[in-house]
Amino acid sequence: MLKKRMSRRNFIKAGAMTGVLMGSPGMLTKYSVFAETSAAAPVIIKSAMCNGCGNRCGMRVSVKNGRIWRAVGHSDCANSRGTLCGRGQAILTQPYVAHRIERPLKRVGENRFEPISWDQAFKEIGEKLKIITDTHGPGSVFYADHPKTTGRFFWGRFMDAIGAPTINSHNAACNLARNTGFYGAIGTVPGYGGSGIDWDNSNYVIVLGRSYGDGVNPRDVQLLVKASERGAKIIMLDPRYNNSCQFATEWLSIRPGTDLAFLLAMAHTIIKEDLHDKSFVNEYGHKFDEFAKGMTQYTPAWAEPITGIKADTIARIAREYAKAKPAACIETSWKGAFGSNYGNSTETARMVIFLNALIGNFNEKGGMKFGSKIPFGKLDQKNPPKPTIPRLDEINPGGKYALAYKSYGVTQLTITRASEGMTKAGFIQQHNPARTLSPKKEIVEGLKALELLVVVDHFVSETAELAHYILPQAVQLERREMVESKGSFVCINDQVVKPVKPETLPLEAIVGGIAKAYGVGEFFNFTIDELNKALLAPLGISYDDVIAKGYVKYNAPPKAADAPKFKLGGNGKVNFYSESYKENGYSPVPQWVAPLVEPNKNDPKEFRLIWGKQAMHSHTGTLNLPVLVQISLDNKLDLLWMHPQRAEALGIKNGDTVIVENERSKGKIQVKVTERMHPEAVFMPPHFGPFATRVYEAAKFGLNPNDYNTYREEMISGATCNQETLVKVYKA
Ligand SMILES: Nc1nc2c(c(=O)[nH]1)N[C@H]1C(S)=C(S)[C@@H](COP(=O)(O)OP(=O)(O)OC[C@H]3O[C@@H](n4cnc5c(=O)[nH]c(N)nc54)[C@H](O)[C@@H]3O)O[C@H]1N2
Ligand SMILES: Nc1nc2c(c(=O)[nH]1)N[C@H]1C(S)=C(S)[C@@H](COP(=O)(O)OP(=O)(O)OC[C@H]3O[C@@H](n4cnc5c(=O)[nH]c(N)nc54)[C@H](O)[C@@H]3O)O[C@H]1N2
Ligand code: SF4
Ligand SMILES: [Mo]
Repeated sequence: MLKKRMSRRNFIKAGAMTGVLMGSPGMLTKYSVFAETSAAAPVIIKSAMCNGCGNRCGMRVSVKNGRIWRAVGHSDCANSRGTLCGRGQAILTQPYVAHRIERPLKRVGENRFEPISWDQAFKEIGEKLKIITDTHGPGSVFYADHPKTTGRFFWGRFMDAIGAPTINSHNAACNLARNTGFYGAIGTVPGYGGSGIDWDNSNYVIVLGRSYGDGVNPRDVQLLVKASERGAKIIMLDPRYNNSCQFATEWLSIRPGTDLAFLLAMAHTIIKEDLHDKSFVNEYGHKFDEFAKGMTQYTPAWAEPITGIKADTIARIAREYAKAKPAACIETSWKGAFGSNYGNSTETARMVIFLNALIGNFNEKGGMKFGSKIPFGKLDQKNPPKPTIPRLDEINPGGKYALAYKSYGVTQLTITRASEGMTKAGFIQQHNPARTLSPKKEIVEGLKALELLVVVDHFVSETAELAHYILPQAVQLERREMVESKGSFVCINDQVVKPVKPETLPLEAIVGGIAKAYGVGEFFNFTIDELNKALLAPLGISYDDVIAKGYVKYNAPPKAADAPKFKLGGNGKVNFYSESYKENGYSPVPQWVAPLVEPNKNDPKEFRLIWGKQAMHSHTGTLNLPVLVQISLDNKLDLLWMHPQRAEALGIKNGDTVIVENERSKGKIQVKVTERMHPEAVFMPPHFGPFATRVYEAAKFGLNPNDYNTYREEMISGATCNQETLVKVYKA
């Protein structure tokens, strides 16, 4: 596979031939030609929100002669703070990528498609869906996505209209366990990184496997650097010295999957030494004494062999952290340490909230933060009723995952239930489960077993190749979306240029078209502008202003002097002891849960397989942006990381090619031997190893960790447990 690396010369030749790299619509000219001919053209600036990842950074995009010229981060955006990351810049090329889908495609054989008209697509999808819901009921239909405001609104309305309750997302392999645990603890979910903690004022921040320098958020990178320069103590736990650790005061190379033990021992020490905020836990805690009792067994000495971190270090950090209260916090993370990766991730997430609560830092300067919501208006139209029938993924009262975070869902369960004949039809939007959910075999089989699979994408992804219909949406820079909020601002992704592929459509037209054909068009009789005006109506903000500026501040009415500092959901308490966990058969107080697999210490070839983001890619979708693929090839970003001691024992040197193998998969890759890696695990970048046949040709390199994973559902949330995987590595 490595032989397929393209040289820079060949790549540029390929780019010039196809107009891929910076081709201009219709003309297939190079960017340099466009720049020259447009030098004197007037510049029009529009506001948009980058769709390169979940951060949705605000951007100001300059257009010349109807073509995107350049972009900067929107200075009023809480996420971008005036900066875009490399992926955000590369997204500017997305409209012009040559192998975009141009019109609806219908499957006419195994991985064979032919173009059809939108009218035909809508009619056939509507009719087929009607037969399925008449025969098997709407409970057999699911929707899955990367949850974003516009997609959730339109598809959510469609699912309600047809009476189907199973709305799933990519989060089963991202942060389903995190949100489930947070929600279980306090009935609400604080934000990520800089929106979840007060970096600017904190004196002591503990970060569990969240790397802003890899899983990039421009705001958080800035906050981290500033806090580090200010001299805040930053403790980073990661089996790998990630690209944020250079800003940490201390890096602790924790054994993968054992952060829970570290947190339990911290709680033990803080409570035993009476360092917690007693008035806070008494006022807001539910049955704190039961929690305290539960922690007595978890001494730092107990945690030492589990985590690989010295007992003295754990106790010292617990003391330093508690003494810095309330201007201290455990960062609220995203995916890496406990988003979805391990069998104990939900319990780890609960403990993160309890550790913050122990020092009473909720909405205190330097502590954990809760945002407030902007009170958008509602569409003045008849809404379809919410379905009340059971979901396919068991997130129902009394179901296997009654406590799981509802708006995410156990997507791998829904999809694999197609193989059992329970799930019959699926609509998938901006999500590629065949490549990003694991395990590949079962997910692919499930998707293939569906009677109707409709995928909305810009490219023929692994998932799209299995669809009956592929529907091309206009890309982010070609469509106007719903207004939404970032911090205290109302913002919008506006249309920057006309669709370069003129037959692609915005989402409201796609969902509306299917809805009409199915017979529920009455719920979609409005335009995106009418919807946006209705949303803004109660806020005193003009739509024209939002369109012109991109970001407009919402001036919330002043808070009453006696308003509470924060508001918890559910029973309004910090559920140190959870009654609902008890009712559902789980331990009401968090307890130690060992990772599901352990590498055999006596086998020099055996490792745990772990992974994490790289700054230049978002999951698997950015493999369709040639400019990012080239950066990956030039910098050999697909290497497998291994600790020098382990490499030496196997006779492996830096740059050697190795085999990575387990019962699920086998492949060849080059090794990066580095002390930045925990000896027990190997690290594989997750973006590579595509198996879609129509992915950008030069992107066909590397291995993918999802190929090695087993089918799993984490015990409380149902998350995929991406890193409960063992592999053997040896010299090729
Ligand atoms: N192998 C692998 N698996 C992963 C991860 C990984 O990095 N690698 N990351 C994990 C994490 S943290 C997450 S959040 C999930 C992510 O899981 P996914 O959401 O499945 O991730 P992507 O690979 O980005 O796939 C998104 C698909 O949406 C398409 N797309 C992009 N923009 C648009 C749009 O505006 N409209 C439409 N209709 N389609 C669009 C892309 O072409 C791509 O096919 O995966 C998890 N699993
Ligand atoms: N460049 C880029 N940025 C992104 C994305 C992207 O795809 N690409 N996607 C966005 C999305 S959807 C997400 S979810 C976030 C993800 O951002 P992060 O939550 O930062 O997730 P990862 O990069 O998956 O993992 C972060 C670190 O966790 C470490 N880790 C693994 N196992 C453990 C463990 O047991 N304990 C501890 N303490 N650490 C562990 C890994 O070594 C890795 O360095 O990034 C967002 N930003
Ligand atoms: S972090 Fe980068 S890719 Fe993600 S939204 Fe912001 S600019 Fe886009
Ligand atoms: Mo994610």
